[in-house]
Amino acid sequence: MLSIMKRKTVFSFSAIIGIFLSACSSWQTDPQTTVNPKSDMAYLIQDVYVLVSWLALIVFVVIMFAIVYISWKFRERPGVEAQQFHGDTRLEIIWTLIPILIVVTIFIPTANAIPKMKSDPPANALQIDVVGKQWWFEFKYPELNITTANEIHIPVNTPVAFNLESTDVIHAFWIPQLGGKVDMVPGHSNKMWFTPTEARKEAYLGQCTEFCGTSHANMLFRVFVDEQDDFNQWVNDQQSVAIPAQSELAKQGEALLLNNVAFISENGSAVGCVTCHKIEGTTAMGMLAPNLTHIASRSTIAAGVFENNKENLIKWISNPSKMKPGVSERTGGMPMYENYLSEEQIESIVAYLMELQ
Ligand code: HEC
Ligand SMILES: [Cu+2]
Repeated sequence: MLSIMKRKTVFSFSAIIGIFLSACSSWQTDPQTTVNPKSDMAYLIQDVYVLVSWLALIVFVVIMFAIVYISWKFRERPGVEAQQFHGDTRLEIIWTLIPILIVVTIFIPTANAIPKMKSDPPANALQIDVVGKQWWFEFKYPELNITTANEIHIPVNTPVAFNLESTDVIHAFWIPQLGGKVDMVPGHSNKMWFTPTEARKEAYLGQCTEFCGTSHANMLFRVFVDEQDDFNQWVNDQQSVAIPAQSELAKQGEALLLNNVAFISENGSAVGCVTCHKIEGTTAMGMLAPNLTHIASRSTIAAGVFENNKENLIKWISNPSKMKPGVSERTGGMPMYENYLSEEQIESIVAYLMELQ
């Protein structure tokens, strides 16, 4: 009898451990992991999380063991009748006190973490203003005069303060290894700050975490934590205006892109790129869409969903909604230029975009 119970216990324990391990298996490599913090604030959250997890595990094991043990001990068997017990003041006091103790144990580090995360950022913090839009993120560095989209660079060991807003619906800002998640609410400005503790080549993945329409799941962003020197270099590059097109093909693309009247064909007419996009140093002054001044310096397009390469850029300009549902259908959304431009024309525009380092 006992050996069957032992075997069952061993089985259920290994099942629990198996589930636990498989949940952790990718924690070192998965850039969206929540259990491998890389900023001061993420460590604070991690401390509470680890404590709660251990307490939960202990409660689980104790309760499970008690259930099995009690049903076995008080089971009905020849000569013993199953009994119903009722009322035991001592027991009831104990199982009221233990949960209170657990809650207090969780409360202390939580009450320590929240005021720190809500505190004002240090005076030397790098300011970044973020606006959530369907379905991408606009990033502005007001002190550095940089505007970019979906990918940012920040220096390691320097506090970074985010100002979070939205111009359409509610989005949310979350970089699991660094900080968040904080809602981005139209007409309201939320704050968040943290100090990243580890520079690396691989990006820290961020994600919109408030359902915001058709392409909510395709609303990602990337945070690159750089050594100070690399960051300064990036700032320098981003502050420069766009270089004029170099290759013949790119020159054709540049002329086409900047000429707003060009987007008229026998199939009808569409607004040109310059209505929505800005390319610093050119006549493209649109404010509705990602700034393309240094589009070639970004590793991804379309809010972190696709690798930034020739093929994807051609596909994107031809029909953005095929890559990211809803983009062309929404009011003011990017048109499907396959309806207005020839393949050669689109290729020339892409050649120009790929020179915008
Ligand atoms: C009516 C506004 C509008 C017009 C016109 C427009 N776009 Fe866009 N474009 C957008 C929006 C909005 C996005 C962001 C979509 C998203 O990621 O959800 C975008 C994204 C892009 C991106 C990806 C940028 C990034 O960083 O992810 C590229 C490249 C781009 N557009 C190129 C062009 C080109 C080239 C033209 C002209 C042939 C053009 N766009 C015309 C609105 C427009
Ligand atoms: Cu969103």
